[in-house]
Amino acid sequence: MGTVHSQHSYHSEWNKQQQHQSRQKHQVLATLAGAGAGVALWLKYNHQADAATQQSSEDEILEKYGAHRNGLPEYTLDDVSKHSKLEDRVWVSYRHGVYDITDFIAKHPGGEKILLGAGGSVEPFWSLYAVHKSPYVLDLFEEYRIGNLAPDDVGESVRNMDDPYSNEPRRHAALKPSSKKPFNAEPPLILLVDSLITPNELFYVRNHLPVPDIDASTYELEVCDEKSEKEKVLMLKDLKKYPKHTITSTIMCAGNRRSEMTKVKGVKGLSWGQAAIGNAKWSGARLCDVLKDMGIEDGKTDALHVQFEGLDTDPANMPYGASIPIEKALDPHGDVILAYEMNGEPIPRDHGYPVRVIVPGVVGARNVKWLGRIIVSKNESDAHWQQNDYKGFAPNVDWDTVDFKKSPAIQELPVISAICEPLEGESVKVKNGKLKVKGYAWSGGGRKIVRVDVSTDGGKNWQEANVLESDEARHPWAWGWTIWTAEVPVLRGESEAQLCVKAVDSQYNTQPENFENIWNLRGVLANAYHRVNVKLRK
Ligand SMILES: Nc1nc2c(c(=O)[nH]1)N[C@H]1C(S)=C(S)[C@@H](COP(=O)(O)O)O[C@H]1N2
Ligand SMILES: [Mo]
Repeated sequence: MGTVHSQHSYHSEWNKQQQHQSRQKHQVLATLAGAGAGVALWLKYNHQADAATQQSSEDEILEKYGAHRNGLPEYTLDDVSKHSKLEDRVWVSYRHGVYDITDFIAKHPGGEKILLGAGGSVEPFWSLYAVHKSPYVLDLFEEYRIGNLAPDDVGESVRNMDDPYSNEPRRHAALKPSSKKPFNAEPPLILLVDSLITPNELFYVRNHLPVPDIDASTYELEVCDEKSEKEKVLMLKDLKKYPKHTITSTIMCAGNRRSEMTKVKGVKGLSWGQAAIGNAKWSGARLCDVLKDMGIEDGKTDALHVQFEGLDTDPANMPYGASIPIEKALDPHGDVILAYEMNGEPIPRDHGYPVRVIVPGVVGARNVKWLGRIIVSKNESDAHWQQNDYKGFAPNVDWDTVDFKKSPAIQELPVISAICEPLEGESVKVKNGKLKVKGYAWSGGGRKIVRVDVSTDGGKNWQEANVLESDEARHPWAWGWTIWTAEVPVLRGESEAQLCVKAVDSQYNTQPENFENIWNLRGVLANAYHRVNVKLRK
């Protein structure tokens, strides 16, 4: 049944993720445990592993910690954010608690990962490293408690009336914005592939407009068929009456890796690194079920497109909009979902609360957030983002000669991959003549990653990645990404190496060698080999 997961497979996938995380014990220990205490913790954890990793008991455990404690000073999130460096002492928040973890970090080497959460909430880190969700770790953590978080700041936002961006959600400190208004940010690359499922708070954010503030209890979704003029209004509770489908789908911005393409020749657009991509479980009603109820089915309509409008609007009151071909929308295996949950929780505001359309295998721009209206039509959306943006062009086309009507809107994305560890310029240790390299690979259109090739000499010689990890979905419904790990040999005596990666999908498509030949003025579809230069240490 493609990727429409039953409860059963959902759990087996969750288990798989636990196994994945337990393979990371080294990293986890280095991240959160004090030197001496760490070993003891790890042993205890191993004994208790089964009990501590059950989902239900986990929630109970978490409820006990981070509660309000009488007699402690109160701090705001702004106070917490002033403590993000060792020299200022490092503070983090967890639920109602504020913690000074400076001494905790000082006690162990390799604490740099938790520093990425410094000045913000540690919650998403605990979903990355599920082992932290054990009473032993949390007891230890509670010892570093210094205060209570101001009640207004427990998951809340700051208001200022004049600014259209005054009611934005609070974002995690680890998301470093490339633009604040509208808010656009990606997580640090080294956290991206630590888990097959990207935690909600670390998922890249790409907003074109202010985030609308929608009351889910009065939320309405309009669905109309242009030809018959039939219209239907669905509230959230109506949407929830349809069978609930869960799929794992990667969403990627067309501009992911633009910062590499722009080095060949300047392009216009946000300078994304390699992390404008994330993988989540999305649950909701299937679009084809909702349309079927209105008599719109394969063979019963001559419409060609399904348009989506967001509830986010520009100063002229025009909403964000995009469209997809009707074939994708009506195909029960197309898995297009009117999603109200992201990784088992209500979709966070930045990602489309309360409802967003998930169009798996298709470029991020068509996965419209804060969905307000669906229009079944003979025409594509006439929104700017469908007509005059998110299109590819030949390398010779510049801003003087470009005709946006000439290229089709990007829908299914081509195969792409990136190296997330080690990072550019890093000095890495060579063990038995080998290096460990890790990253992601993904292809649009439900194509599965079947192989990942890694080179340590700039692409002269290649070796296959040893481990490919993905959910169980098969071609052509493999909407989720693949995390890969490779142990690759380096030449004896070399002091530096250029690593590169290319992935192969289930249609044997692979990536172009360089950016020169795929350069385009908007810097989209930047899927050339990812190259990372490193220094080698014995
Ligand atoms: N309503 C609305 N939907 C939107 C956007 C937007 O600005 N408004 N941005 C689009 C783009 S370009 C991308 S890449 C994805 C980003 O999704 P994310 O922020 O949940 O990662 O949302 C898409 N859907
Ligand atoms: Mo995007």
